[in-house]
Amino acid sequence: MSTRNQTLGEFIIENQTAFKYSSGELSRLINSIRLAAKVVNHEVNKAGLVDILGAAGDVNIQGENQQKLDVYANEKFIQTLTKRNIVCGIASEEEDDFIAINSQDENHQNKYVVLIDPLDGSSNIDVNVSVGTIFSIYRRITPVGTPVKMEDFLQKGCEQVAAGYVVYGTSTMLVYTTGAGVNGFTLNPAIGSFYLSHPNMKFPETGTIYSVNEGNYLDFPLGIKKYIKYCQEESEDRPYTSRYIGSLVSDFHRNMIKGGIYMYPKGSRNPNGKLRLLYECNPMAFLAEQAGGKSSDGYTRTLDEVPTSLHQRVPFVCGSKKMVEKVEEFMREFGE
Ligand code: P6P
Repeated sequence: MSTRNQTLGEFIIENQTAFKYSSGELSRLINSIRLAAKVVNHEVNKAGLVDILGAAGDVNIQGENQQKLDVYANEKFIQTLTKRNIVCGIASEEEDDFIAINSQDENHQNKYVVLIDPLDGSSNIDVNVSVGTIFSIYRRITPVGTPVKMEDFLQKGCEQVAAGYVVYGTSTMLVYTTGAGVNGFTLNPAIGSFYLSHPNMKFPETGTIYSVNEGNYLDFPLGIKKYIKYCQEESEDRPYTSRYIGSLVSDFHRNMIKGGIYMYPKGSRNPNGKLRLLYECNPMAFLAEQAGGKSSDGYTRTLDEVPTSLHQRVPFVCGSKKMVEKVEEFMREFGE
């Protein structure tokens, strides 16, 4: 149940009992992500200033060695999750291997693992385009009380217990699901609180926006090329428009509100696509399905993909249900 202008903290407490594993630990985990998001937001929002000052040398505005923002975001999320002793393991786009959190309680009683893309689209920072953090949460499958193992991270997306993103845009929003719908919270920077601004977010069943990097068109599978031409054909019942920000979280967020589809197909430069299954595609696919949308690689449901490695890439088609189904129709007919 949600009421407008509720704070994120109030919402988490009010909806905790609805979550089948409600032990308070997941609530504390979401709260720690909220805290890290505020810290990263503060840094992202002054990136230009820091860069200007940083250009005078390698010292940033606080007198620290200037760090790349994605390294900074990675460190803040890991620090926050570790310090609060909530998770037993973390995997990140910025880390080659997973991090086993040696719990202060030597019995390793924590039961959740988190996978994150700490700052997706970070190359956009330099040109003042919005970026995002993406997170995915699972219950561990190895015995509680033992150090976390790779199989705790290599779970299918349909096993996620929670997922979400932070979009550092014209306003900063945290959007997440625990499997009971999708809710969006907007940060009021004046007081540092997130407020429920987008309750029960839903993908429109269809839409007129398609998001893809058409610079790779010649490398796309024929089915994708056929779909793009289908969108571009002149027809009054298909007034499509192309919108591609180069930031997955921002394109996804706009498409969820307005209706649309995001595609990152495979191509010669990206034989398996560019996006990572575990901490980009799976969390966004969970959100999409919870919002009534759809997500696949053109054939197989994203959440059914069987992971084989932490940083594996998959082709990604995600958004309004009927638009994804249309792409899948073209892929079945024309394939690769
Ligand atoms: P390209 C950012 O690097 C990212 O992972 C997504 O956020 C974004 O949609 C995509 O890659 C952009 O990739 O190849 O189109 O520049």
